[in-house]
Amino acid sequence: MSDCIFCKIVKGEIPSTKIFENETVIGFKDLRPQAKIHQLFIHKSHTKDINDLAKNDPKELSDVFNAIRTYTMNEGLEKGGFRVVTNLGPNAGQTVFHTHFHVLAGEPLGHFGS
Ligand code: DGP
Repeated sequence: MSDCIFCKIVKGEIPSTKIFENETVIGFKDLRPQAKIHQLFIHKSHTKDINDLAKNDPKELSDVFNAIRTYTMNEGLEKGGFRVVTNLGPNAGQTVFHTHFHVLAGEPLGHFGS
């Protein structure tokens, strides 16, 4: 999509600090980090959120999660642990409408859930 900021990152039209790339997925540093390590993982194909992605082609989900697995294993993040988050819509605070997964790590993140 021509006006999508993450599509522009995929095409190299705006700068990013890439920490992972393969044929289908890129990972890059979040501009406004919420943890010591805060990366974003996206499929290179544009979808607007996880439901759109799952409807479009569920394989994209495994592409992204395999990328996250490779990255976190290569960086040794499994030992300390990490969190994966995706936001959909206003209640979750989604601000960029290209499906993305936040990977947070590098420090205690506080317990999430009951
Ligand atoms: P969300 O709230 O889940 O839609 O998260 C969007 C994230 O994207 C937010 O943490 C900030 C980040 N972000 C927004 N614009 C840019 C950008 O141009 N470059 C990078 N690296 N991150 C961005």
